[in-house]
Amino acid sequence: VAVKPEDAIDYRQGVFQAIKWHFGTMGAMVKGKMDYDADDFTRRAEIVSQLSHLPWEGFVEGSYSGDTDALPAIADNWDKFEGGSNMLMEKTAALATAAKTGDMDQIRPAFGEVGKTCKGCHDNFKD
Ligand code: ASC
Repeated sequence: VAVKPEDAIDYRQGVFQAIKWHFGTMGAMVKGKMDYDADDFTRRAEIVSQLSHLPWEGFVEGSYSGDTDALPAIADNWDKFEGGSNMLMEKTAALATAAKTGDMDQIRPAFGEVGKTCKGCHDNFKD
């Protein structure tokens, strides 16, 4: 592998933390715990959509042990994992599109689809 496994773990965890940061604030707006600000929501949705492309190259050989919650099942079921990664890219792009409408009736289900996609992979591939 071209990178050290521990660096790959740090890299992908950093990206996922940034995704969580923005997705969490968006969730607060969707759930009415924070005032909905359409421009800010859209900005965050676009950031998450772009970040969704980044973690995958951090899942390298040797990076499923040590300081990580990623399970070896990822390497053993790579096609399924890749399907989940593609799903996240698609659903976050759809959320960014929905965000631009400023219509919470479109945003709420698109937000829910992203959350389901996060959970789907975590259930299968995260300790
Ligand atoms: C979050 C977060 C996740 C997802 C998931 C949705 O805010 O950190 O991992 O949503 O819990 O089911």
